[in-house]
Amino acid sequence: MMIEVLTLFPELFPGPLSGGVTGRGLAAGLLDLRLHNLRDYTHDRHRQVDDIPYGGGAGMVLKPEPIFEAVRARTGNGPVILLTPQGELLNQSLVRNLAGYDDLYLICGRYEGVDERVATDLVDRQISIGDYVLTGGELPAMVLIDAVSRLVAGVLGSEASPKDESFDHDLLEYPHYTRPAVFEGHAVPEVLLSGHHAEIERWRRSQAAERTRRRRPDLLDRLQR
Ligand code: 4FV
Repeated sequence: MMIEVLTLFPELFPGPLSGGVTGRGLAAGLLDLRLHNLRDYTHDRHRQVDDIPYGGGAGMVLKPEPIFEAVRARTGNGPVILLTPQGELLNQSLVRNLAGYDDLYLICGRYEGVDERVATDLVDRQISIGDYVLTGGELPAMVLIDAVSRLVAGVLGSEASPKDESFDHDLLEYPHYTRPAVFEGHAVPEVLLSGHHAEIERWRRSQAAERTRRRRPDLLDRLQR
């Protein structure tokens, strides 16, 4: 998968993505991360990318021209995505959808945000990673890249499969245990030591459902819809 990122801080990338599974994916070329510096799409002496907000108010807004020019010069033809708190909330089913494309183009905002015409006239999707305000869209872009990368063929390698995991059926994941069988007096549930795979499967499903009911009943509502 090729992922193009438009940002004022290309030096922040690959950052945390350089480690572990995503790091191996990048090194193996399974993930092709292409960084574009927004300032490279300005033509004035001050390389201006932001300006004061019409209607007044604090802070600055990213200008539309450099962003439109950058996206129009892009390599790929997959969805153009603006990371913004005004977007649809990123969840595993949206991650699965995005992992189906050969390439993605991610726009990282800064300051108060980007000119609204980017959202209305340029991008295919607006995505939020959560209902809180960050200083920039770079961390949300890395979160999206990390989540999507796990579903790119070959990235997870043999040690893990993206099948049967959290949110796979919009349920929280069942509890995981490993050796020792007893730690500080806390024993691993007997069923997991039984070798009875059908039993274990039943226990895991019931744990996932119970845990979801207690911690995230909203996920169950979504299932009913
Ligand atoms: C954000 C989020 C986010 C808003 C203003 C960057 C900041 C600043 N992006 N999910 N939550 N963006 O807080 O995606 O420009």
